[in-house]
Amino acid sequence: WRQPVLSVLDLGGVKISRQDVVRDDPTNNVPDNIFSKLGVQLHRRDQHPLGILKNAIYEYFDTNYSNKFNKFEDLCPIVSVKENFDDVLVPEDHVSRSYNDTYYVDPQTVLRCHTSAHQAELLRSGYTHFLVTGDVYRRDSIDSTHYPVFHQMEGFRVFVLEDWEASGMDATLYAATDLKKCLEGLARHLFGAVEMRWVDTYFPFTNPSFELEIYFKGKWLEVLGCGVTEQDILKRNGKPNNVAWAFGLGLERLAMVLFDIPDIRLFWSNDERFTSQFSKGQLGVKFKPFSKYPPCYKDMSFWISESFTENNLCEVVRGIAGDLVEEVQLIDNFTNKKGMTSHCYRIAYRSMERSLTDEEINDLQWKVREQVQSKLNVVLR
Ligand code: FA5
Ligand code: MG
Repeated sequence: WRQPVLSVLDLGGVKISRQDVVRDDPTNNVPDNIFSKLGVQLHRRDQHPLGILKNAIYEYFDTNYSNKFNKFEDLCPIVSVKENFDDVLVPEDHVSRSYNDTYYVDPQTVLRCHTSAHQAELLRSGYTHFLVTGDVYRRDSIDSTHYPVFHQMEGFRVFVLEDWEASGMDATLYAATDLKKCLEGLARHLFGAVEMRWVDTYFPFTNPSFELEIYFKGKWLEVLGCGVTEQDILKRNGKPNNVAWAFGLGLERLAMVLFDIPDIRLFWSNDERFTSQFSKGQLGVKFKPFSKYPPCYKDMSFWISESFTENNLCEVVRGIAGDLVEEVQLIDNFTNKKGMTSHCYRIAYRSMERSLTDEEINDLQWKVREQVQSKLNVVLR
C-alpha cells in the first residue's frame, strides 16, 4: 500500500495539493515527510492494527450504548487555529500553540494536533454522542513511543439534567464517575485483565482532568487523557444546560500494548513480515518480531544558542533519516564558565527491515551534522 503519488489529495472532501501545505516561508513548518502522511489514514484499514483496534472500540460503544455514538473518521486534518486551540480554550500563551510544537500551514491554519479540534463544530451541529478518529500531527521528540504523526480517537458524551438528577450526585461528579466507568469498561473489553491507574492532570478543556496509564514492559504508559468538559465549551456551542465528558486516546499506544508492538514506527511499515501478522477482527494477536537488526549509535556534541530546541533537532534528523532513526537522546549537558551550554545527543539508527551499512549510516550522520550546523544555529564541537 505504498502511497500513490497523487497531485491532489482528497482530505475529508477538501482538495489539497502539496503547495497548499508545504511552503518555503517562515510561517510554514510542514516538511515533505509529514505531507506524505496526509490522507494515508491507517485507522481506516481493517487489516491494520490501528483499524482492528478502532473497530474493537466501536464494538464496545455500539454494544454498551445501543449505537448511540456517531462516528467520524474522515474529517479533514487541516484545521484552523481557532478550531484546534481557541474553541477548546487553549490559552494564548500555551506551549502547544508554538511553532516548536505544532505544524503550521500558515499563521491561521495547522495540522490538527489532537482530535479535540472537532469538538465544537460537532456540538454545534447537534451531536451529543460522538467518536472522532483521525491522524494528528505534532513536532515532538524521537523514541519508540513518540512519532510526529499518530492517531487519536476522541469520545464525547453530553448529559441532560434528568441523567444526573436521578443519581443524587452533582453534575460534575456524575459525569466524572460515568467517564471512568466507561473507560475502565473499555480497557477490560480490549485487554481483559490489565494493570491500570488514574492520574490527575490538567487540560484546558476539561475539569477535572485525568490520564489513564497502563503497565507495559515494566513501565507505566500513558494511553489517554480525559475529563469533564469545561462548561464554557458547552455554553458557546448551544448546550448551556448540560454537562459532558470527553476523552482522547492514543491509538498507537493502546495498540502497542495489545499487539505487543515494540516500536511506533512499525505502524507505518509496508514490510510483509509486519503486515501479514494482522487480520480483520483479530484483536490482541501478539506480534512476533522478525529478527532485530543491530542499531548503530552516533554521538554529536555542539554549543547551543538560545533558539535551540530538541524538537527542531528531531525534525532535522527525521527529515534526513526518516524512519531509520529510532531515538534521539540527550546524553550530556553542561555549561562552561563563560556561560556557553553544550549538548551531546546520541542518535540511534536502526532499520526494522534490514541491516544498514556503515557507509549508509556515515552518510546520514554526515548530512545530519551539516544541517544541524546550517539550520539550527549551533556550533559543532
Ligand atoms: C490530548 O491530546 C487531549 N486532546 C486529550 C483529551 C481529549 C483530554 C478530551 C481531555 C478531553 P495528550 O496530548 O495527552 O492529550 O494526548 C492524548 C494521548 O495521545 C496520549 O495519552 C498518548 O496516548 C497519545 N500521544 C500523545 N503524544 C503522542 C506521540 N507523539 N506519539 C504517539 N502517541 C501520542
Ligand atoms: Mg498527555
